[in-house]
Amino acid sequence: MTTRQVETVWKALDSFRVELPSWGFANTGTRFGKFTQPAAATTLEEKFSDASLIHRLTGVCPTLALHVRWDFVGGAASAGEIERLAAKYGVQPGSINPNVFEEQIYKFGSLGNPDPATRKAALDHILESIEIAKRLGCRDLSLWFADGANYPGTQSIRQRKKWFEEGLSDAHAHLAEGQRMLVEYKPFEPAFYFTDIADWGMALLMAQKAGPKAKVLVDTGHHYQAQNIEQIVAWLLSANMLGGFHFNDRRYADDDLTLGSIDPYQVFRIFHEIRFFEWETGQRADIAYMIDQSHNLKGKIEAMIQTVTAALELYAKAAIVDHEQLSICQAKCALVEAETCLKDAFSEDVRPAIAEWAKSKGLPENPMAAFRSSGYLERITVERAAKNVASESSYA
Ligand code: RM4
Ligand code: MN
Ligand code: MN
Repeated sequence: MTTRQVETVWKALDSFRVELPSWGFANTGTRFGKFTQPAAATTLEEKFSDASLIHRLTGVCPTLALHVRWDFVGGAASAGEIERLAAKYGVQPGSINPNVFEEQIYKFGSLGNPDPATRKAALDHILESIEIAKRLGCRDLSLWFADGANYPGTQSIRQRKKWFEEGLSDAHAHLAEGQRMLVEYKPFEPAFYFTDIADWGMALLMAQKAGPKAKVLVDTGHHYQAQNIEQIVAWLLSANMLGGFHFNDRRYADDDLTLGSIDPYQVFRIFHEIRFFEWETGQRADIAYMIDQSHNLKGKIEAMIQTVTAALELYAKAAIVDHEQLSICQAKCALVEAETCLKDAFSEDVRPAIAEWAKSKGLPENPMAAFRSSGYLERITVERAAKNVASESSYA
């Protein structure tokens, strides 16, 4: 790598941050069962502790996304406890995720439910989540809905759309100055005929209708197989509607595998569109990078370190694309040269530059090796094993 490329990588990493999900540290399962890990986090404090370790190893994960139902056992009253943990572990609460999909009342949906009382219950929970976010000084409210239908003819698609528009507008009206509402889409699962917010176009329309503080959240696992995710990213960027990401990788559906494990070039292409946009406009895109994964077989902490490492590497590769050269090639329709320009950056081994950058920040050059020799896993395995045997039921 040239000195200039190394400098570019260092500069890019200095401002790169990725948020960890609290639920990624707890035992989670598949539709068919759950294999518990003795070292999985069983309490909110343990989730903070694990997140804090990852932040100390990588330097780029200062915030933890929280799921209201799983992490705020006392509702808004838990905010004080969160503040205490944030101060103790040096990790701040990040995006706040309401949960309107697990309780029995949500069998036929939340904001799209034909029953007005259920729609109200869902809205109340979202408003409570906004209050929590305000109290904790969290900027983003992350909204994902399991709503939809399993069989043709069983629900009015247009009516549900209207109910969603109403609910999201109501919620939007409660956001404080500077807060944002991120609308996530997903084409199927748990609903298998349609989901109410199935794709980026629907999320975009919903967000635009709700108001200026609403943006779209792209979960990399929430697309059909052949869909071009980086094109969606480029369109949302140009419309100033890209609010954030949920990073994960997949082979088939919403597999929630570690980032870049299946298709690192895909992640690189997404980062490239963002960096290219920033280069062209001279502005920094205001995007919340977040992880949303469910590690069933790999160790929770190791899987998270792998993902953060992959994000750093792929972001660094995207940063060294020669944008000037690329746009000259694009203008001339020099196809092979343009493609090579992209591939050259992707093929560069950025690991030594990242290791040097980490060293300069007083961080371990190899976070995985540092984790393995830290004794942390052995300690938490002893502390948590018995509690994990006892907690085999809930999702997180
Ligand atoms: C969904 C979606 C949401 C996440 C839940 C647990 O598939 O990705 O973001 O909160 O899973
Ligand atoms: Mn997600
Ligand atoms: Mn998902």
